[in-house]
Amino acid sequence: MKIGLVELPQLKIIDPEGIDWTEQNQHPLISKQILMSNLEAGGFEVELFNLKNGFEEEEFGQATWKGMTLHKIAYGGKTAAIDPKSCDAWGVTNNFTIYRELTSLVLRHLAKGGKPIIVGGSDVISQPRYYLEAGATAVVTDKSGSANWAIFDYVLGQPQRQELSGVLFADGSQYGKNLRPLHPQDWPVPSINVAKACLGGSNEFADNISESSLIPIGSVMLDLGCDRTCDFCQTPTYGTGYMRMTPQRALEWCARQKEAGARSVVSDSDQFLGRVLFGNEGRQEVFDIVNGLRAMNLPFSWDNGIELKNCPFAYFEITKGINALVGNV
Ligand code: B12
Ligand code: SF4
Repeated sequence: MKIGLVELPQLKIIDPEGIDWTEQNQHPLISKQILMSNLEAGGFEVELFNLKNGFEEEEFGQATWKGMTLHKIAYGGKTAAIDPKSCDAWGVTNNFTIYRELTSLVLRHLAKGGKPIIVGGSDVISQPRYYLEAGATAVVTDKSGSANWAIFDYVLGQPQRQELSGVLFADGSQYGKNLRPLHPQDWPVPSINVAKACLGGSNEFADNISESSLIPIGSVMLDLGCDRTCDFCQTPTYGTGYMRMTPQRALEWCARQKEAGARSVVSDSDQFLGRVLFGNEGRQEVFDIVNGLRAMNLPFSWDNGIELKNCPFAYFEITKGINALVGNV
């Protein structure tokens, strides 16, 4: 039984002068890396269809803004090139509202194959109906990964190893998050092949990408969630609280990126320094992780920013011996 996981194409929003109003960046596929390892550990055969790879452009809509007509373009591999019957089930992730319409384009295409389509990610959790109407069979509402195996067991007609949880089906049936969230410590470390398939390049680090010594870029999410509740942020609504990997496990993930060919790694955590909630123990964990990275000679950046206000010690420890700190501090 093969599951096809589709990475969405890039989104371009082009104005009449040809200027692109979106961020074009070959981010590593952190979400796919975690999901693929999770599903492989569950015994599923997984194939990645990375539509961010490629140079094809397909216009899928227009919008008017400030008197200008903006063209919405899917950029990368062509969605139509995927044979929607070629896998036994499909999986799509969308974490961003701005990618909602583009996701529906992909879902409408996949739905032609008549195979189950499971969708997840932050935007999907916030507006599940939209995705179900676009052709999804079910929406995953559990962020941690604990729901994933049972959902695919169910839609593929395999014996159920766990109860259904954290899922909403197109026929209206739904299952609350009954299972304990899967702790990041228990997320399977990706195989070298999965880590390699999820490496990214980025134009943040060099004018000439091919000359940057920081790409390819690997990615890690060393903790999940946040203890805070900022009113503009969706993260506290996942109900996971703040959960972190041990430094040993965190460094295992980073080492795997290096083995897969990464020359630098980005942190995609919500709140890497949430560790300092745990007093001296958490503070020591921060030291152990950054010292471990330094020993590996692996440049590291915090794409989601890093909040140093509550732990100025971290600034000195993190930046010691580093020439540049990349990210929003
Ligand atoms: C990493 C991250 C980024 C990275 C993305 C890098 C990348 N390569 O994708 C960067 C720093 C670039 C980024 C940028 C932005 N981000 Co951001 N980001 C995140 C963050 C912290 C993690 C996303 C992630 O990958 N999670 C890890 C994976 C494992 O989780 P997941 O994808 O949901 O998958 C799990 C489950 O949902 C489920 N699942 C998901 N899909 C599927 C599919 C199947 C088949 C199955 C079975 C299960 C399943 O299983 C997985 C676990 O096994 C989230 C918050 C969060 N905790 O999710 C915010 C978040 C997604 N970002 C947010 C925002 C607002 C932004 C920005 C718009 C900020 C800005 N103003 O510029 C930009 C937009 C970028 C863009 N694309 O246009 C919001 C999105 C809100 C929304 N609905 O749009 C979030 C939710 C944070 C918040 N503040 O509320 N971001
Ligand atoms: S992740 Fe950041 S923005 Fe969201 S609640 Fe936590 S501190 Fe606030």
